[in-house]
Amino acid sequence: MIDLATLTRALGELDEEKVLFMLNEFAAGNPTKAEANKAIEACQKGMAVVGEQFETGAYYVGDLMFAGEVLSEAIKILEPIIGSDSSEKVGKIVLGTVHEDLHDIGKNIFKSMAEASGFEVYDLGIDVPVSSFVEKVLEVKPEIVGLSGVLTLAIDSMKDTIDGLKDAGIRDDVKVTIGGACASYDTMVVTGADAWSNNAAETVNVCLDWVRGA
Ligand code: B12
Repeated sequence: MIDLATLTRALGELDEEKVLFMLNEFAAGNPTKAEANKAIEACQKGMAVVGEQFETGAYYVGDLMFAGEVLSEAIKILEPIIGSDSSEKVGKIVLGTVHEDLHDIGKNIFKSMAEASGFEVYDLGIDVPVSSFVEKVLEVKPEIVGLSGVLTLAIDSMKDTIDGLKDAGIRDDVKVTIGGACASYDTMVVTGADAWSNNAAETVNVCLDWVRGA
């Protein structure tokens, strides 16, 4: 198993070479999905360190961008382990990063994991207006809507989006889960969502329970 603390530190220090070397070695050892999930959690912690360094002024926006690129490369290595598409379809999810938020790496991880569990995912991308969510829900009639966001202002955007579903008369036709660094129990209550998540793997199981009627 990969040394998770070292992986977190390497990402926090933006040591691209070390992060990719460690993950390539890890992937070559045929890890399980659960082990790959642990590696993703370690990367997520590394990104939190990057965020803290940005807040203290030690890192700049360029460093955030570089961290995003390194993490995207890292996830590419892990994707075949966490997400080979399942042929049996279990349900539909309309997913997107809410308006004014451009962060998408966590959303993309959730998408891969949900697809691997058999969901058809309609990914609307980033900075998604309320109207696009409403139109897609009316069009594909999913069981679940996933709203991603990491900025504090994304909480308002999530609330707008759920209010938009209410105004269109379709809020009760779907379960809504919010996810990303801004998601918490309180955020779930404020936005009117049904669930919240800082961990994509756990929430895929919640989604499976929803479509199975558990
Ligand atoms: C990389 C990064 C960027 C990259 C994003 C690249 C990309 N393609 O996404 C770039 C450079 C573009 C960027 C820009 C900015 N960023 Co930024 N960024 C980050 C950073 C370092 C990492 C985010 C990340 O990828 N985390 C790793 C992923 C894996 O974690 P995650 O998103 O939480 O996802 C996991 C779960 O939450 C869950 N999940 C995620 N989405 C969903 C959805 C559903 C439905 C479900 C079920 C689950 C789920 O699954 C994932 C795996 O488990 C964070 C720091 C942090 N602590 O997060 C700052 C951070 C989010 N950024 C911040 C800021 C301030 C900015 C900028 C304003 C900077 C600027 N001055 O320009 C801009 C804003 C642009 C915008 N309008 O969105 C702040 C936000 C502060 C706040 N509270 O609002 C943070 C917290 C840094 C900080 N500590 O100051 N950023």
